[in-house]
Amino acid sequence: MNDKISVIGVPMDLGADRRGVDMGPSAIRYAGIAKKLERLGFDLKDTGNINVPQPEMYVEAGKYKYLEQVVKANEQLAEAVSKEIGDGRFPLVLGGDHSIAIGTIAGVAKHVQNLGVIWFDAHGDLNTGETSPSGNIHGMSLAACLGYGHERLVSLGGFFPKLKPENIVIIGARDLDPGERALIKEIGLNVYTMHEIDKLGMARVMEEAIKQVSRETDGVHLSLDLDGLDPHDAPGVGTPVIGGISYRESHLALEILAEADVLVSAEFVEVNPILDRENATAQVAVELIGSAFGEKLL
Ligand code: NNH
Ligand code: MN
Ligand code: MN
Ligand code: MN
Repeated sequence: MNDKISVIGVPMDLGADRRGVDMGPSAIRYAGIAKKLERLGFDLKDTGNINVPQPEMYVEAGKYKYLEQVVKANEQLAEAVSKEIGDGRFPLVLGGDHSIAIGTIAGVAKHVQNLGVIWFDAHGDLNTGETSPSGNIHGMSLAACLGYGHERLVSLGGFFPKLKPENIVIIGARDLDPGERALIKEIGLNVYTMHEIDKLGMARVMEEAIKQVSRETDGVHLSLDLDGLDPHDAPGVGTPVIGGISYRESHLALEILAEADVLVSAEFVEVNPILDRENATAQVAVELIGSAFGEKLL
């Protein structure tokens, strides 16, 4: 594992059309991410935040809300991520809503030919403007990386598609829209829903998932939406869905991932301090970051 980490904050809430998630990077910093990673021995650099405009500056509606602004911020993010990788550092991106995965993955995929992705989420984020129930781009980011959706999102960073379906797994899904289910079947995406997690256990799910995403790839990106966890353990998210991954299962998942030593980049998204209970969700994020970077109990 790269021992140099660069934190990049993205105070983005335009993709969720909901205030609060823009404060996620601050909350995760406040919860002690720097101390956690420095204790683990990493050379840590905080690059600050990407500039994201305020939603109150615009009147918005339609199939791709705040498209222009989401694209611009993601282009900056892609450049920041690419720069850190170019400098030999591991980009650790803090959201912000999940629309930022488009920029993160654009920046990483510029350097990593075949990128594997573990998408930890209650949702699929596989909508397009045509299938989205909300028009919120955070529900479209994985689709965009696969080449589906608005051209501006799909071709962000100047190339597409960024990902191949066979190099992706979704873990924790339990709220998929009809259009997302159809796309999953059409392209044969491997989704470990809560059903498979309950049936097989998280250890087996992670072993299979890691095998798949690292088989024919040159590195793996972790895109972790905190709403993948059960709202009991991570209440500070905009779209909580009951019946999720527990605190313990999520730790186990990331510990197994750390042991596999396949990550080249990671992002932790959708922490919403306004909806949180005493910063509990940001604290969970920091704990999970610890596990993903090799923290052990003994
Ligand atoms: N599927 C819904 C939509 O597209 C909700 C997406 N919300 C998320 N995704 N938090 O992770 O609007
Ligand atoms: Mn998501
Ligand atoms: Mn989600
Ligand atoms: Mn821990």
